[in-house]
Amino acid sequence: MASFEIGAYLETQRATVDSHLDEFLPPEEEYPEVIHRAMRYSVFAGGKRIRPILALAASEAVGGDFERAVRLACALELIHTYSLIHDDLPAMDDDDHRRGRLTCHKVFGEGIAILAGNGLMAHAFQLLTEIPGGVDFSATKIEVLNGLCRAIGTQRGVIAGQVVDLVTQGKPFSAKELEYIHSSKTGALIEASVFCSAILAGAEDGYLRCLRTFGLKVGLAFQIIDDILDMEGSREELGKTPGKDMVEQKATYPAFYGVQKSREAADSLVAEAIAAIECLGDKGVALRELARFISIRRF
Ligand code: GRG
Repeated sequence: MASFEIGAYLETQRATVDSHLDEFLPPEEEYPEVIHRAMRYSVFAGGKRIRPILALAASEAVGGDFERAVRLACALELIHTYSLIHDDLPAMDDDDHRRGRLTCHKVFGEGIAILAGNGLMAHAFQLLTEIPGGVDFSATKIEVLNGLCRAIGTQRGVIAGQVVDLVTQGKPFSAKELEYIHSSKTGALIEASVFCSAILAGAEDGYLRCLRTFGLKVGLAFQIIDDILDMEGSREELGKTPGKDMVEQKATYPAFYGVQKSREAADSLVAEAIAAIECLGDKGVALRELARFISIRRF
């Protein structure tokens, strides 16, 4: 089998995602200009594009259609960027920097930042409903929409995780709460990136199951590594202020288990994720390498 260069792969896929985001987002000149400027400011501030890249890799692994997959991929990035804008607001994490530049509310004010997040969410769902396909494809689209709504909602979705993250701040927390926060606020959207993409691609039940397990484990590992990087990374590497979790007494893996055990937990999850997609054989190469990248990443 030909060797797989994860660095080059990430670069190519990122460029593909970015050019489609540019195509799908309203132009800055469209009235009311300020909201479109704010939405584009945060989307094009940088970012690894890991969720859309996972979605594209999952689709390719099960023979999905690129034109459909790329719309889902971009919708995922818009929802993710929306969550970052709101997470950075004074009422939440109160951050001045994100993706190496000033946060949305620092540049545009809180009101526009809130609306920019809402606008990205609305645009993401608009994009999903416009995925090409005839009437016969509508049921599949509804299934994808349902998967995504569940992933960001209040029942083990992103909002649920963020709520528990917020209310546990500065208080003692249990291992169960910690796992709940991480697998919901971060894991759920990563799991949905893989799982919803496989649904959209029309993957068989067996593949859906193994890809869902893969997404779940990689999603949890991603947040554990995020916690470790918050302790060990620099502002240059991360593009945001490091060390805030400890100052704000957040429920994190290193705070509960220590760095060494947290790293071991992330490595085990990644190994389990890779084992879960054995069924894909050579077609799973990109997903396997993405999982490995997630555990060794420095940003
Ligand atoms: C319903 C989507 C939604 C949001 C409302 C504000 C909020 C509720 C949730 C915040 C969730 C959040 C910010 C979780 C942290 C996820 C995380 C690890 C972010 C960093 O992701 P990276 O490293 O960032 O992929 P880049 O910048 O590379 O995209």
